Amino acid sequence: MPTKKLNIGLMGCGFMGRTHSNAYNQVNKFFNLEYQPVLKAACARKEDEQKLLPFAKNFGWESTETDWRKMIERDDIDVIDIVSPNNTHHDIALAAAKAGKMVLCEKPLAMNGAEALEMVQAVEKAGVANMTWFNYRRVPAITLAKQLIDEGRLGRIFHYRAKYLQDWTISADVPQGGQTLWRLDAAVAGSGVTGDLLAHSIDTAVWLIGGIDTVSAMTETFIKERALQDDPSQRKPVLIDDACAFLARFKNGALATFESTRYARGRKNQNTFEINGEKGSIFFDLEDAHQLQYYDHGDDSHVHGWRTILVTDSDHPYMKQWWVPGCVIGYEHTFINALSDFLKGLETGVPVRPSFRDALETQCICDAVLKSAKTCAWEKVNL
Ligand code: SOE
Repeated sequence: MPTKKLNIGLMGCGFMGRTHSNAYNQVNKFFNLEYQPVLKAACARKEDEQKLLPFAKNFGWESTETDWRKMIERDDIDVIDIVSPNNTHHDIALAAAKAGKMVLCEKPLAMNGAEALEMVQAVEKAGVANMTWFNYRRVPAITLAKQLIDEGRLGRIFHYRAKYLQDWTISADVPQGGQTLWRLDAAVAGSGVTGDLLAHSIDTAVWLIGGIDTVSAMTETFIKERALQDDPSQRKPVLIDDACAFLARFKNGALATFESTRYARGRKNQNTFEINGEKGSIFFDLEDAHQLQYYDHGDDSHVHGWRTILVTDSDHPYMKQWWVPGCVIGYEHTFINALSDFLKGLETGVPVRPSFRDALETQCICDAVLKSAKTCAWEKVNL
């Protein structure tokens, strides 16, 4: 039974606000942890209050704020959780750390590496617990992939091949900016698919097989101008990358390709990777999230072949907390699993990963990718 209360202040009430609120409500119904999150306050801008109030009521937030600085000043908040657009992360995180709050932040951590570095310095100087919500690490099949690699089952790794494909911006009529389309506005998002989607792929890759040394990238913006969501009579140039592909050399010598786009007709949220090692290979596809494909060269040659592991057994990562074998879990559970790891970290004193420092590495790789797309040259990742 949880014995310690942890008061949460949520900054934002959009898509990620919903996933996190659900996680706070669910976590101790499935994970028996010492800390019980209390949904103390949810905050959004004054102009978004009409959205904030029903959101807060629906998820059970005890109170609301429309000034983020007031939220940080509140003595009854232990954790600031940032789910607002990317251009707000830095200032909120710095102020929260200075006030001695624990800080959780959605990905990407920041607009760029320089901002991310200041955020790392702020939480480390304040000595406060911190985590970046790269939720896909908590897909049980991906955590299992990490386990297989750490067990040495792939041996020396030669290749990493990642794709993250969506198709929701193909129409030229989709506007940019505003409450729901800020991901298309470079001033708010920082970048397009690189920070939004490839950041996920990079975080997973670095976690699974180690750091990236150099990259060579290309980007494209297919629709050059879009109307503004907040004022459809105005049109502005689109400054984000709609698609990005890059080659990478890992520090351990492995070679990689990464590709991401919002123009892959028919692909809604296809996040895949394949890893080829000396002794075996692994393939994962988020559209079949409960499965991991594994090829073991150590099998007897007459039964060589890819096997599909249904990752639902109680000895698979996280699955003991959920249903009986064969019953799958979904997208929302990745956030609950991540939160359980954060709370467990507080309990055990072993800080959770990915920390802000881990997310800084991803941010620096994204910076190198975007730089390379401009210079048309190989760029070194500057950490
Ligand atoms: C973009 O469409 C998006 O919502 C990302 O921002 C999320 O991080 C990703 O997991 C799903 O797609």
